[in-house]
Amino acid sequence: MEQLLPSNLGGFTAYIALGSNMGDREELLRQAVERLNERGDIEVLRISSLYETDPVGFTDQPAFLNMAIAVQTTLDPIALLRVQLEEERLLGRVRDIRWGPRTIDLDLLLYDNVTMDGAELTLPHPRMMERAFVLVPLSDVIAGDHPLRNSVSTAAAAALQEGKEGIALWKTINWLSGYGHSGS
Ligand code: X6L
Ligand code: MG
Ligand code: MG
Repeated sequence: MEQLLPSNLGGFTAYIALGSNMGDREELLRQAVERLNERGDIEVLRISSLYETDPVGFTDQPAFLNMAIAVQTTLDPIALLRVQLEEERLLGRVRDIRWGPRTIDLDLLLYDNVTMDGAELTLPHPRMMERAFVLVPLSDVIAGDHPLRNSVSTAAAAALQEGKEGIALWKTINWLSGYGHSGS
């Protein structure tokens, strides 16, 4: 059996925001990241810290844990989105109340330099710059040379400094060591 080395995957860099506010939130997030990384067509490159965040949109629900990852993938954007939706389903997501509690939410934020506006997917994510619970973890993992790096980190710092966004560092994690990422 041949191990596909991370450096052999090729493909494109994408950024995914994750959230959970039902069940064992940290375990669900960890499982989602691990399951994506186990696929031959997705490699998790970087993992943000975990943040506990006050719910927005529909506020009468438990606090979220939010995070973000950078991945490298050979999937096209729609195929990656469909993988995310299937993983949400496999991890127990039931879509009932709009903006309501969920075991796991995987949102595709950015895919290489792609801009698109379709029925299934809009890139970049149309509301990412307004959501501190997306910007703060994304600023942990966005590439140093990404064209949006400065606007993301500036908006994230502003949101944290304002203090009224309800975002608290929960923990920093090192999930990649332990399931096969060589690290160097
Ligand atoms: C006015 C109207 C202001 C709607 C905000 C914001 C709606 C965000 C939905 C909004 C509005 C959303 C998470 C969450 C949701 C999450 C935290 C959504 C979809 N997801 N709150 N609320 N983290 N903290 O992942 O993002 S529902
Ligand atoms: Mg979401
Ligand atoms: Mg979603």
